[in-house]
Amino acid sequence: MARRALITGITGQDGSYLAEHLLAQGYEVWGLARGQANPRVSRMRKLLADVQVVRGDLLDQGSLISAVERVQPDEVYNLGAISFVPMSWEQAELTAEVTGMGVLRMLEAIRVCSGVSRGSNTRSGQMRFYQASSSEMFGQVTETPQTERTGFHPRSPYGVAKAYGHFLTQNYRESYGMYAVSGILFNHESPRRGAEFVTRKVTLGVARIKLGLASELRLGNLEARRDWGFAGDYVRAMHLMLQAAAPEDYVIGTGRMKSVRELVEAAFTAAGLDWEQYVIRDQTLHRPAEVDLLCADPKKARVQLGWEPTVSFDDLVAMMVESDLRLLSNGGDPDQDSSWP
Ligand code: NAP
Ligand code: G4F
Repeated sequence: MARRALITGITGQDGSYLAEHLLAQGYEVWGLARGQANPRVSRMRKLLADVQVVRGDLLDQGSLISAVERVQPDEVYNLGAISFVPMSWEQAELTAEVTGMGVLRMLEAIRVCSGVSRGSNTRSGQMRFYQASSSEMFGQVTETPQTERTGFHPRSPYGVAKAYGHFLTQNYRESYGMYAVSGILFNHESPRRGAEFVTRKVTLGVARIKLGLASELRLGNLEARRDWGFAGDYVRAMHLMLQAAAPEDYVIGTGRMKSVRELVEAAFTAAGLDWEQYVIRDQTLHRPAEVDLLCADPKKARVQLGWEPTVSFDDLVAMMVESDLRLLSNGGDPDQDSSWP
């Protein structure tokens, strides 16, 4: 029988790539989708016709129990979150509820539906759980590169909520013997990345300028450094983590850092443009507290899971610029979420 996966966050960037990957591996894939007329569900369905949808919301414990009862998954991937860091200052409580407490509700749904209780210490036949932890938990880093043992100093309500979900996942593993793991993923991008994140904002900005649809691009802190990889590579790591004999947490990244300035240079150069003529520094886009740098040490994932990233920074940027040029040239509207490559 085909293995069955339940993915929360199915309408997001990672949900789409993970669903594609699991379908290609022969899985029956279910996606948890919220809202009564969520336009992102139809966008997802256009791309992923074979994904089955179950309704539910990370804010609603009963809906998660019903979803798990109905799907009876072998593997649960909890990707649903308020994931845009600046929004977490504007709606800190909602972020705590969805990104933090949502993890508790999902773990409880699995625990209740699989009849796990204190003292039942067997992992056989259990649903396996993946939590989408984040390098934002490292925040003001205490060492570079960051490993599975590096301490956390989150710098945003989002990072704090992710740290709660991370420790809770570890705690359910230790308290109930559940097969529950966290992937501490560094920034990963793609042509399906939300337009609010800096990579996509830049590649869309470049495409608009190149096509004469805009004359400038306003950005915040150009000095921040990130470890950027390709989302398609990172979902493979999620799946590999749940296939390991023992449940453990892993850092996933490329091990290479670039600044936002280098990202901007690469994207404008890919379109044959000089960035300094178009980019405007906008203080209002700076954050109340910044994460200055993030850089992964993915050695554990390489050695234990055999995981390696396959797309370089330059190829990723070029892929995104080309995709956005194609999208806008064909009259596509990224703000309407109309099309996904
Ligand atoms: P994304 O594109 O922003 O997708 C977020 C998903 O969460 C969407 O499908 C959204 O559904 C769903 N969601 C929001 N509120 C929900 C709720 N109340 N109940 C159920 N679902 C809800 O994020 P992503 O880039 O794919 O990232 C996936 C996960 O990895 C997130 O947890 C993110 O925090 C984490 N992460 C991402 C990165 C990265 O660089 N991409 C790095 C580390 C960790 P709607 O369409 O209904 O809004
Ligand atoms: O693209 P960003 O918004 O991503 P950020 O904050 O690093 O968070 C992403 O990665 C995390 C993993 O580390 C995920 F957990 C999280 O869900 C999300 O996917 O910003 C990257 C950097 C920041 O330093 C920001 O200050 O770019 C800088 N930046 C400069 N100008 C900007 C802008 N970011 C955005 N979004 N927009 C700007 O105009």
